[in-house]
Amino acid sequence: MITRIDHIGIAVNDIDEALKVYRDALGLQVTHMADEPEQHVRVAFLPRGESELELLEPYPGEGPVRKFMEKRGEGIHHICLEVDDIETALARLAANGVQLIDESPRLNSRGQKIAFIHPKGAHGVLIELYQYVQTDGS
Ligand code: CMX
Repeated sequence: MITRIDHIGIAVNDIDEALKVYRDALGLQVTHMADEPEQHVRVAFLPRGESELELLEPYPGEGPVRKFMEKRGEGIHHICLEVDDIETALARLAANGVQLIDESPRLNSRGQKIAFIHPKGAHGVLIELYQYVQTDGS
């Protein structure tokens, strides 16, 4: 059901500052940066092997990452697991009594299916499920 760890999301105050560590000192490469206005974040992706690190810089004001950082500061924000069938994965989690944020998948800015498991349902870790969807040009 779970095919791989897709990415680990890391909340940072300033992506450009964080890149001095993750790109310049650790030697990871940035493949793309983007604004995700629906999530109120700017993101940078640094792949390695079959997984990526995702640096998340919150917009000023509202948003889940800003709220997280106000409580906890910088650090690991979520883990994203790729699944082959997200509806079945969500149904199985619900049947096992796991607290979900999304009972059905939503589409992210790249047209991919995602859904979040509540951290209270996963021992303090925010889990994002992701299913690859073929889109034009992908
Ligand atoms: N990891 C672990 N725990 C978290 C958390 C996180 N990322 N975010 C919140 N929590 C904890 C809080 O510390 C709090 O715990 P306590 O009750 O013990 O204090 C509890 O969850 C509730 O948090 P809250 O601050 O009251 O915030 P909300 O309930 O309003 O929202 C959440 C929390 C997880 C439901 C919300 O952030 C959400 O819907 N997240 C999913 C979307 C998201 O995070 N998007 C950003 C990622 C974007 C991307 O991948 O590009």
